[in-house]
Amino acid sequence: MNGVKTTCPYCGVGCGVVAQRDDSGAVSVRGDENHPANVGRLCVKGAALGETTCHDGRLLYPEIDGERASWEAALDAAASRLGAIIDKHGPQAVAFYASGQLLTEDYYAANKLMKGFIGAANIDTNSRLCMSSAVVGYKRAFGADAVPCSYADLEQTDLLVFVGSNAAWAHPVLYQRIAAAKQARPTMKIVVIDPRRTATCDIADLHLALAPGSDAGLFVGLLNALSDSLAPEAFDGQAQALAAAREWSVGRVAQFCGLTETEVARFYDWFLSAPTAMTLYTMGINQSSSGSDKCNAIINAHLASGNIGRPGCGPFSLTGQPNAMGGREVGGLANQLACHMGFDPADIARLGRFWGSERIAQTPGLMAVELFDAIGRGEVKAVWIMGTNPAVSLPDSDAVRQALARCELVMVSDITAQTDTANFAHFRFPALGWGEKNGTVTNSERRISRQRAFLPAPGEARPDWWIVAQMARRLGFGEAFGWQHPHEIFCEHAALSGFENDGARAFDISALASLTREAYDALAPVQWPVTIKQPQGTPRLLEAGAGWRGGRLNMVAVSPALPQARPDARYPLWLNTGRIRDQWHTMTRTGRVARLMQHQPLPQVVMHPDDAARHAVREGDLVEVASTQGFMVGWATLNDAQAPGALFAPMHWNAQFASHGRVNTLVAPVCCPHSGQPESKQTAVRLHKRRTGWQGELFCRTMPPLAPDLLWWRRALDGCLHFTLAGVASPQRWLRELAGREGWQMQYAQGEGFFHLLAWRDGALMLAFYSAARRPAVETEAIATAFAAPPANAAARHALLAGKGARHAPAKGRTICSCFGVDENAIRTAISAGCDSPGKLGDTLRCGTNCGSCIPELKALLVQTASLPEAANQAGGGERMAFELREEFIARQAGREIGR
Ligand SMILES: Nc1nc2c(c(=O)[nH]1)N[C@H]1C(S)=C(S)[C@@H](COP(=O)(O)OP(=O)(O)OC[C@H]3O[C@@H](n4cnc5c(=O)[nH]c(N)nc54)[C@H](O)[C@@H]3O)O[C@H]1N2
Ligand SMILES: Nc1nc2c(c(=O)[nH]1)N[C@H]1C(S)=C(S)[C@@H](COP(=O)(O)OP(=O)(O)OC[C@H]3O[C@@H](n4cnc5c(=O)[nH]c(N)nc54)[C@H](O)[C@@H]3O)O[C@H]1N2
Ligand code: SF4
Ligand SMILES: [Mo]
Repeated sequence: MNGVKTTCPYCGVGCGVVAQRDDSGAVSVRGDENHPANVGRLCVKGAALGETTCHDGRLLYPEIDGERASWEAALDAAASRLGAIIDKHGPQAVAFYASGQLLTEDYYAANKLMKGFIGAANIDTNSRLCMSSAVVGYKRAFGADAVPCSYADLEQTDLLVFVGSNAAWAHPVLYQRIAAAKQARPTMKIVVIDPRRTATCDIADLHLALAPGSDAGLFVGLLNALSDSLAPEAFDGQAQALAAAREWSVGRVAQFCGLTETEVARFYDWFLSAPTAMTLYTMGINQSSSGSDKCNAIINAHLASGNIGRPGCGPFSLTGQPNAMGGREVGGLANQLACHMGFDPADIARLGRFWGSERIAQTPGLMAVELFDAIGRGEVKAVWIMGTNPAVSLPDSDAVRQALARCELVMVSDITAQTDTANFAHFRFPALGWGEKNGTVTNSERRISRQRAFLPAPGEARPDWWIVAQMARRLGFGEAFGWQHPHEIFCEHAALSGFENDGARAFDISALASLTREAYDALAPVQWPVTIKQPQGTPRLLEAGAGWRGGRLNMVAVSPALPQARPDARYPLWLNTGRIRDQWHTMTRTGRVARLMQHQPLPQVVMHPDDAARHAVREGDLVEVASTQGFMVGWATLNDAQAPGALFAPMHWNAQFASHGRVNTLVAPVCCPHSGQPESKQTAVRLHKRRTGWQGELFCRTMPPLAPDLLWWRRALDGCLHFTLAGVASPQRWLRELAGREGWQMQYAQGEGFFHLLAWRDGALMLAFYSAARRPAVETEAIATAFAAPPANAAARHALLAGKGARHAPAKGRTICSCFGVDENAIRTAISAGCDSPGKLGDTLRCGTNCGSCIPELKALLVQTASLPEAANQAGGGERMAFELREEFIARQAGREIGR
């Protein structure tokens, strides 16, 4: 097979990718048919990976205080400042903040340096915001952070429950796999538990739209319902867990969760009668002030029903990031040591023996939210941030920014030059990105896969592990960090996993400790443990019914708690935050790809139509959402999939992509006491419409200085920069001054409520601007094309001034299928012409035939379009007509050029 086999760097599904670079440097990717996680499939983010490998926006050289420096100079200066802080204030005064997007080898190196040699445990990771409740859940139940299931179980289960998971968008390939399994075996039942009706509900037999944060009530009630069939003392903690569950009747659960008794009873009946059941849970469970207890409430139900350690069974926490699991293996969390060791004296001594260090951290370090608090108070004086963007992703992110601004020494290893976090850095280290770096990642089902390099290192970027090792040498620990290749780090990590293990620690890949470099390069995906007894890996854990560190499996007594925030008269609504289909986190990669920006190009604030009416908000209005912490601005989207009283906003937008788009300015830093994971899903907020004088679209070659009172959103477009803008004061003066300063020729049209302007230099289009009272509809791609190929004649220039291409393309609607760029209007037209199923739409337009993530939306359009009267089927028709009238007016005005 041509191409290099590697692994997708986005979600925890961990799909195998075959990547290839042609002579022109263009990168193409396809799914690896031999990778067990995806057997050839990719979702739209994976399929667009080739478009993210260009060097635009990359951090290519080390920097000291924003100035380019050599590696020697940057590392010497950073190490000397870090060393001085350690000498003066002790190791507890410094910290690392790492990421589930590092490779295992990078992560291992960072953890070894901090916990093994600097001698404090202040290394935490963005997995604290993501998986830490799940880790606590597994450790309390099994004695180890061990995910018992495999993806193969998904095809064998009778009942599959998604809780707090929008897998259709967040784990798309896995979701497609489940959808295919259900189609092949329709008796398989699917339940979705989520306050919103998400795309994942498309394949659900039952959707429980429970009250925000009330899941523990549902699962404690389930344990109560299961208690009769349970043998006494089958598990440690059973009596206490059952006692805590005893009062949770179906009636009480229904009230607590805001569900009907029928709904609750149906779910319990299905769970009790299913021969096999799996529960897939993610952020709707973990990101909670009682997240660990919610995880144990789920696991308790699996223990009680025997749905564990058998094919088609198990409590399955899906990991978010490509290497969240790898981080858990190497000890990336501040409250664990490497290879599933803890802080008991025996583990500390064992690690000291293996690493040859007497400086092993003796006590757990600071967890993410505490860590940034300590930075804010000046107790932690130096932080090294690797592969994560905490100024965006941590709760109360304004306080995080203040802490970083005050911090004596901030070092950032990243692939991106401009991020909200990198803007606070004294030192920036350019890391290798996907396609360039080399190592391993572990997915949700414990499967270790290789990421392989197929691109040369850009600029002076270096692997993350190399940067850490160089720092370690300069701090005086060189001998322990003498690796020349990630293969050596992997083997050391594998050896440590088996060191004095004897089955006491679940994570054991000692059979891989002696891999040759060739064998490492050829390593096929394998599920841990990989031991002498199980050299081919281990698909399923807990088959013998015993756990680790003591052996018995545990139930944990759970008293259901609601979120810490409670809506009140001043902040009457819930705000729920999370992911959209085509963006990844803080958008550093996906936000640059035009194709991925089309599905939801602007941050939407989704609300039930009743809430919108109550707040006098219409579809497409600009709205401000505020909590006691801060505010954000987004675009109102009305949807009855949202429960009344609750808003949803995406987590992705940040200061590089919008003036006021950060949801985490609103989220309070309230955490689960066991896991330290923040409650990112429930905030009490208020909503109001944001009044603007105008809204507009700006197309330009370089980012112009924006007036400070403007609201702006950056969008990705091939051919030019694109911003959506909104403001109160007229934009005319600002734009005319800008063009005047640059010496551009201007051509403009204005009239009742609208203003359009084109700016030219020597016949080349420099800027195009269109504003109206509400966001004007313009032909984005035609305008972008004009930057490379200016309009040929006056008529085409006039059309451009009107926001159109020379030839009228049919009006484009919202992109639904990003894989093939199929928009809503084309789909509606095809439906009107007789396509009455996703399959027929796929045959006609190709939409939905690649990754399949848009199939739920295709189905929704089929239902909507079928129920609309004929005239209204022409989506966007009204808007288009209004514009035609305006265009006439423009034609008269156009051509009035004002001089330099
Ligand atoms: N497209 C895309 N995919 C991704 C990512 C991405 O950035 N973009 N990130 C990856 C990462 S790191 C992660 S962690 C995963 C996250 O994957 P998911 O957890 O599936 O994604 P989220 O959108 O954060 O939240 C999931 C759901 O939790 C629901 N929820 C909110 N509150 C509650 C509640 O009280 N109870 C219940 N039952 N549900 C609730 C939300 O409505 C939402 O639909 O996605 C991974 N995949
Ligand atoms: N309100 C709210 N907040 C949330 C969440 C939510 O649902 N709601 N979800 C939380 C969750 S689950 C997560 S996982 C976090 C994610 O939040 P973050 O980790 O902050 O988000 P990313 O954008 O993934 O940041 C990764 C950074 O690493 C850089 N990078 C990429 N590859 C490499 C590499 O190979 N090496 C190095 N050194 N850098 C690299 C990228 O350019 C980027 O700057 O957000 C959390 N925050
Ligand atoms: S589902 Fe998509 S984002 Fe996740 S690993 Fe597979 S291709 Fe990548
Ligand atoms: Mo995550």
